[in-house]
Amino acid sequence: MRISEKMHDGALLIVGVGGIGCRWAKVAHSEMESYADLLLVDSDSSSFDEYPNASTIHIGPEGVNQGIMPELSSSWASEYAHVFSKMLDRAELVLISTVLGGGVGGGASVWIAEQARSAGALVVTIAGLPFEDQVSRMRWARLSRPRLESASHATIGISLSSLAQRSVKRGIPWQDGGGWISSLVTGLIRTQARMGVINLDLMDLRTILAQAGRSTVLVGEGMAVDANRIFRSAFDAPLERIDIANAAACLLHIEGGNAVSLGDFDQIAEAFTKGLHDNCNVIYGASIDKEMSGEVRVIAVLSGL
Ligand SMILES: Nc1nc2c(ncn2[C@@H]2O[C@H](COP(=O)(O)OP(=O)(O)O)[C@@H](O)[C@H]2O)c(=O)[nH]1
Ligand SMILES: [Mg+2]
Repeated sequence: MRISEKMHDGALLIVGVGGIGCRWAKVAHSEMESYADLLLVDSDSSSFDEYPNASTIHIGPEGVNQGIMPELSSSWASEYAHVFSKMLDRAELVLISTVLGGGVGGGASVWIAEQARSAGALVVTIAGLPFEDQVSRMRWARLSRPRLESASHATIGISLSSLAQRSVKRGIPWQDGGGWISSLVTGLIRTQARMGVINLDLMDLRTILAQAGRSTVLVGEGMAVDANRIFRSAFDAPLERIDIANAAACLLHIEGGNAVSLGDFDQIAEAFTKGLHDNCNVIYGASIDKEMSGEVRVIAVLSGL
């Protein structure tokens, strides 16, 4: 167990890029306003509406929206480099949410990830991928994807088709993230927000993400008494197909209510440890959320895929 300092102001930053990316970021931030800062970036100023608690950077010509070369929207962002650097320079963890597909997000998100990383931040990007029947948008997305992956420490690919399907069941529109995006973002922020019983810190996250290969993040939920079910629910995510059975490293952040004991936390960590490869290095931390009782949420950062 580690005792660590509370993070300084501006250390945790959520960045929404493009129309849907901004919506996802606003919904996630609204659930934990006091823990992280929010930056919204788009060419469409309506993305900044109804959310006064955000910093905003309007890039490019108003309203130009489709079939934008990634290089172009990336250069739009770079024109505001001095404004971005004010926020990125003090950030330690930057979570970017965007949707790829020939819009503003596809290029600007890559530039922002590069800037944040070279300023020393740990960069995790949530990248929505176009609907399966959107052939030309998919082509744009395939162009941006590898650039985003090499600019970020971890990139979580979310299939819009599968997000939309699952969102219907949850009753939250996919445009608002269907509940998954905010769980991912708030889960990642909470790993760093020093609310822990057993703290994880940025060094742990860095250690996990320093593994070679791809990384992703899963969220599991359930009752503390049913550890195996929580483990299985983590795999029920709207991610693109990715084989996580051979992950080299896993960071778990387990959050439970007042009714969850230290023994329960151990059992849940154990369920993940057993379910993953024998050689997978599992690190875990835990915290109590007073709003919950016997329920548990788990965020799993997997790397070396
Ligand atoms: N079917 C459908 N797809 C959408 C809609 N809005 C956005 N998308 C998808 O999301 C991608 C990104 O949209 P958006 O975030 O508005 O792009 P940006 O603002 O230019 O970055 C598009 O390429 C589409 O694949 C919508 O209303 N309907
Ligand atoms: Mg747009």
